[in-house]
Amino acid sequence: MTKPVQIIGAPVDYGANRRGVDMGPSAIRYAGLADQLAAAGVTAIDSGDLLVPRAEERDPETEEPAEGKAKFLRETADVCTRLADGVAGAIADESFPLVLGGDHSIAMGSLRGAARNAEIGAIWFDAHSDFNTPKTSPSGNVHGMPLAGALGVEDFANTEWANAPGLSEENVVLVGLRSVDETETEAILDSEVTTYTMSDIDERGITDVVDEALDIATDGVDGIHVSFDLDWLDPKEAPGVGTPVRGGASYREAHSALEIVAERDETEGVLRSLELVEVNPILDEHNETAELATELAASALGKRIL
Ligand code: HAR
Ligand code: MN
Ligand code: MN
Ligand code: MN
Repeated sequence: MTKPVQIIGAPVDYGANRRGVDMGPSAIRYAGLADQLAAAGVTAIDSGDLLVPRAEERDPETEEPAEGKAKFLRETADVCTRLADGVAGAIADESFPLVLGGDHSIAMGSLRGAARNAEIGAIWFDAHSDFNTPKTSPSGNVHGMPLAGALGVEDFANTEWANAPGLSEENVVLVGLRSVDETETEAILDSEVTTYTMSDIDERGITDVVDEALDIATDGVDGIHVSFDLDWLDPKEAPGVGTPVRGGASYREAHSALEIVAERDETEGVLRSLELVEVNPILDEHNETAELATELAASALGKRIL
């Protein structure tokens, strides 16, 4: 990464099923993010955390949208609006935004910011498809909805703060799926997004899958956003997440995936923004998931062994 990296913390747990993911940005910094970024050879500026009122001070009920169920949607809208400004501002300053979550609901802010005055693609590394809407969600947890929100799927169609108008479905790729709700399946199949399940990775190998994902995400756009949910990894590697699912990516597969992203960025300058989400230090073992997040950030930004 040749641009200076601007770190933006989004200490949010409004969208999650388990408390504590709001401490993710602190845990990731404490685990040595600055050193890892230095090892990747990038200049980093830490712009601190967005101000996020504690969930206890808020009422989870919401009036918007009228139908369906989505906890803390107003609070999520407020944070995402400010995060979008932060991300768009960093890009306008010719910096590279590195967003630290927080639960995955913040991706609506990151994507909206990255898509300001630009056509973008996205690669979504996640066990889950995050394609629910307030109407379809079985849980009401907004971290199961951000991709649908950004793409304006169904009841998110006119939810301006959530939408990323410069992001087209044809340039969205989900990698490593293994937990898709019945309520999400139809919307995903009806959409133009591309999906690779863990079985695809088993069959074809991570290199082939990520190479193809990059071809699709970067086709005809100004750049891509990489949204990395730590629960993409197997829970043995990343225990500090709120919704672990067995059978995830291995330690090396995760690094390899992001090294391939970094290589493509070196040759084609495709990377526009990156976020690391769902690190929950309360559920973690000795901060190892946060540490993993710092290492993965370094791989994505060009750290090499030799
Ligand atoms: N699909 C489930 C729901 O909508 C679970 C969401 C999983 N949480 C995440 N997203 N970490 O990737 O409630
Ligand atoms: Mn997710
Ligand atoms: Mn997930
Ligand atoms: Mn397009």
